[in-house]
Amino acid sequence: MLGLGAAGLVAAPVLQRTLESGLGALSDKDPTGLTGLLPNGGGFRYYSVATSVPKKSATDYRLTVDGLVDRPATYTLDALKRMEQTRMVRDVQCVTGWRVPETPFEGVRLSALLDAAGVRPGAKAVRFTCFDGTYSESLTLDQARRADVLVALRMQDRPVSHSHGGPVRLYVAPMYFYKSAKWLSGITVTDSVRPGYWEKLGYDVDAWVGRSNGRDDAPTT
Ligand SMILES: Nc1nc2c(c(=O)[nH]1)N[C@H]1C(S)=C(S)[C@@H](COP(=O)(O)O)O[C@H]1N2
Ligand SMILES: [Mo]
Repeated sequence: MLGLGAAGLVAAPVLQRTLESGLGALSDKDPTGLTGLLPNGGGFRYYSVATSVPKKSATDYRLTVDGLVDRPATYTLDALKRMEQTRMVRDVQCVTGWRVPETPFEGVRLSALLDAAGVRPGAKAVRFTCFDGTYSESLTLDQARRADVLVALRMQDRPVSHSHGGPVRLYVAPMYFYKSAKWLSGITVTDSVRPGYWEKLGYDVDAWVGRSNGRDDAPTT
């Protein structure tokens, strides 16, 4: 108990410092989240802007699809597993510079979920919410319908772990990894793009790898 309490006290100032360091701060201090190298992470760093994230088991987990759609829906993990799965292997690129080569992601195309919901005329964007209670992301409807945007159930050929945003995270292959919202719980079709968590702090909403955020990384797709 004492140990956990002390860890909690340490976490808050770290988060604050990370946020204050902002866009300009570079080196190994990563402004886009609390970081630490994941054990067995294969080069991935752990990110969460929330100090703690509830765990969702295969049976607790739900994903809602709502907003400007004809058929709002709630999916269990099993229901997502029964849908057609797409596997892609691409590099992952974080806007702070680190890159992990050839990472497999597998899951349901976001476009399939949007088609199942029946997007209404006039819809322009998709907003994503997360069960960490804090993070959010968004895409234009055209971006969301790309074949390389997945609601991912697997990463590195295993179920998406809690640290990596499991049981279900978004995977936006052509964009910086902050678009790939972890702990995905909601998909809402809207009439305009609302900037997500990091975008309100200055990162680009259209986060194409190599063509945004003033960076020139090699594209990931
Ligand atoms: N819910 C949530 N999703 C998130 C983040 C976060 O803090 N919270 N960080 C983003 C950033 S900046 C990156 S680089 C990746 C990191 O994913 P990883 O922890 O699996 O390496 O998740 C993205 N998605
Ligand atoms: Mo990131």
